[in-house]
Parts: sequence; C-alpha cells; structure tokens
Amino acid sequence: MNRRNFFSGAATAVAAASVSRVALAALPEPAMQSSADTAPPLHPPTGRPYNPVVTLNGWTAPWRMNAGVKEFHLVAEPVVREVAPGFMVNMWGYNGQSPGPTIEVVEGDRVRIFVTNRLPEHSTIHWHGQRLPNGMDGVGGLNQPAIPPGKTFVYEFVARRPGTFMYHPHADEMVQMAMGMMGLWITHPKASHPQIATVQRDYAFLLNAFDVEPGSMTPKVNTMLDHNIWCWNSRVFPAISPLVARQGERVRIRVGNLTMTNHPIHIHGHEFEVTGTDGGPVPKSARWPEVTTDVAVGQMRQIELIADEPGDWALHCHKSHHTMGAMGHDVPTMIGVDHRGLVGKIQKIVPDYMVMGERGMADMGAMEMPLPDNTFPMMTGTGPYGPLEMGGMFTTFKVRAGLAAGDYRDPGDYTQPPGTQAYEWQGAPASTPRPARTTAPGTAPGAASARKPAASGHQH
Ligand SMILES: [Cu+2]
Repeated sequence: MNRRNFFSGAATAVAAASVSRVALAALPEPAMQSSADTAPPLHPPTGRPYNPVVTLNGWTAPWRMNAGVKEFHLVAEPVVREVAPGFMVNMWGYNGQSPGPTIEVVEGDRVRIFVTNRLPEHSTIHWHGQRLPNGMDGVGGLNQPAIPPGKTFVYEFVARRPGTFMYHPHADEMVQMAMGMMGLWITHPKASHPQIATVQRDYAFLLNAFDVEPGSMTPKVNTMLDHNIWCWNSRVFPAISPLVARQGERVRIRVGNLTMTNHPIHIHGHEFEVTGTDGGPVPKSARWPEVTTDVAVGQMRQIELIADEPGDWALHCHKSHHTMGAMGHDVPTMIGVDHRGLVGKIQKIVPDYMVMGERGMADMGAMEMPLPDNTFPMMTGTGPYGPLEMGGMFTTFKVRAGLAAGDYRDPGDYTQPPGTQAYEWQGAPASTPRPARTTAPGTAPGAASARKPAASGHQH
C-alpha cells in the first residue's frame, strides 16, 4: 500500500471540484474530460488508500462517498476523439472521451454507478469479469431492460475480488464497441496479497480498433476484421504516451482486448511474467518468463517486469499490420519489379499513377504523400535516428536512472553511451557477388499499381 501521495493536493482538488454541493443532494455531477493526454494518477482523496494506475492517454473517474458507498457517474454520449494530432474521429464514449474513464476501487468497496444515456439509441453497461448479482451484469434484455436515450440507470454491487477488469455496452454491442464504448476497471487489493506484488508503476490500456475511411471521420461499424486504425486507448503511435520507469522499479502493465482479433503484445530488452488475468492473480507457481504474450479477444493480461535496462525500448503488437496506419491491403507486392519507363506511359492515361514498393516499403516512412484531410500517414513517427516506420499499436518503454518516484513526464530521447550502438563497418566491403537474377523477363506481376488515396480514397 502506498500512502506517500494520499493527501496530494492536486488529486484532492480534482475530486473536490468535480462534486459540487448541489450535486450531493442529487446525482453525482459527471466529471468530463476534454483532453486525450495521459492524466496523472488519481491518488484517492477519500476511501481506503492504494497505489493508483496510470491510464495511457486516459484518466480515472473521480467519485464521491455517500454513506460509505463509492458513487460514480458515467455518461454515455457521442464524443470526438483525437486519435493522433490532427486526426479526429467521431466516436461514442463516456464523459467526453473514448475510452471512458478508468474506474478504480478497492476490494470490498460497495460501488454505485449512475449511467446516463445521451446516445441516440438504448445502451447498457456490462462489468466484464466482476462477481456481482445477476441483475447488475448489464446484458440488455437478459439481465435488465436497456437504458433508453435520456434515462439514467443505477448499478450497485460490491467489488468482490481484486484485479484487472473492463466495462462496455451489452446492447447493440457490435455497433457501440465499434464506435469506441469501453473503459477499464481496476480493483486494488484491500491488504497485502500473496499473489499481488507491490509495484512502483502501474499502467493500463485497452486494445481497440476502428475502420475509418481515409478522409472521413466516422468509423464503419459493420467491419468485422479489416480495420485500419489499430489503437491503444483510441490512440495510435506516435500519439500514444510512452511508459516511463525509473531503472530498477517493478512495473505492471494491464492490457485488455476489445477488438475482433488477437494481439501479441511484445516488449524489447526485458522479460516479463503474466501475473494476472481478468480471472484473477496467476499463482506464482504457474508463471513463466515471456517477452510476448498474446491477448485474445475479450481477454485481459496483467504483466510485470523489473525495469533494469536503461533505454527507449519498443513496446508493440507483434502483428506488423497492427503497427501501420490507414492503408489498403489489396496492393500487390512490387519488390524486384522494375517500373522504369513504364510510369510515364501509364501517367498519360492515369495522371495520378505512382509507384510504390519496388525496393520494399521503407520509403513510405519518409515520404510525404498528399493525403485526404483528416487522415494519418501509413507509417510515421520519427526518432533521433530517423523515421520509425510505425503507426498504430506501438509506443516506447522509457527506462532511466535517477527519475523521481512518480515522475511520468517523457524524459526525451535516450542517449546511447559511447560504444554501445550498432555502427557502420568501415573495412573492406563484402566480396560475395550478388546471385544472378533467375526470374525471366516478363514473369513479374504485371500492371500492378497503386493510386494516390485522393483518387481512390483507399490505397496509398
Ligand atoms: Cu495487434
């Protein structure tokens, strides 16, 4: 239990400002969030103490205590989410953002959540992973009538077991989740727990995906698998905050998957153990070291590691298509195809014809192509040594010696100590000749082309 910042002035001010005296007599005033930045952890101003999580590009909902019950107010509503700077998407979310605020409580807390529906259609909230009375489970039609537009329903139950959970609608679920309705729920242990370690940093995010046609602003809600915006908490690299740690700290990272496919989450430079799932803590005897763990659809994974290697380490989904921005997938492979001479002829007929991928696709990372308005590039993000050629489900784990406890600010680029970075060979060049070309002329894939997205609206 960390009480260091229990009476932190900033956290107290946030909670106090969000609960006016008028509201105490009625519904709790809903706290709203206008920013997509990562909010500092909310140290609990009331109730039992705990070491709070940091929600990547998100925030924790403040609450009020009412006769020993923790009261929250979620407002389901249309929001505009900044997925990356300059890239805004019409979503449905809670309290001003998608995902909604993280709910943090303590094992044994009685929790009352007011849910106001400001959507144009009915909704519910299902509390994924919770032990609760059947009538509080939130499946519209099965456990309760759905919440009509304009109405407020009340959910109330005891947070019975500690762990990593999430919430989402269970009414017109396919549409409402495709529009971004979801949030995290963390139940902290009430006392020291044999299977739950004390950590110095505790990060949390949800995996979510959208299908936004380049140049448009509203997700296509009927897409099953072919999404083009692969997000952590409705953000894409390089707009996802880095996870910062002081060298030697124990770090927990909680990940939940509300997309339609699995995501192998991979960290560089360190090993971790899966210490818990939405089913609860994993017994220590059942843990093993990993550097990648697959998070399947509807699963949550809680990983822990010791941040003992300084540097800027990649942390990403290992499906390479999920670290890319908006792109078309029906583009033929052009590696090894010589287009010289052909382009000019084609451009007489198709003026916006362009060639891509003759030498691989790395050129795309540096290329500034004309894109439709409100589209983020397929690969983007620049590091100290050039373009990263990544977008989507990618961020960095920044480990530094000498950070202050609880300092989550981006420490900037890592400086490689002299003699510890890959370098160019300055000796004689390799003498092995290139193998002779065996492909006969004319057998390469023919007439493969990619048109600028302004024309086709889809491919780059
Ligand atoms: Cu993925």
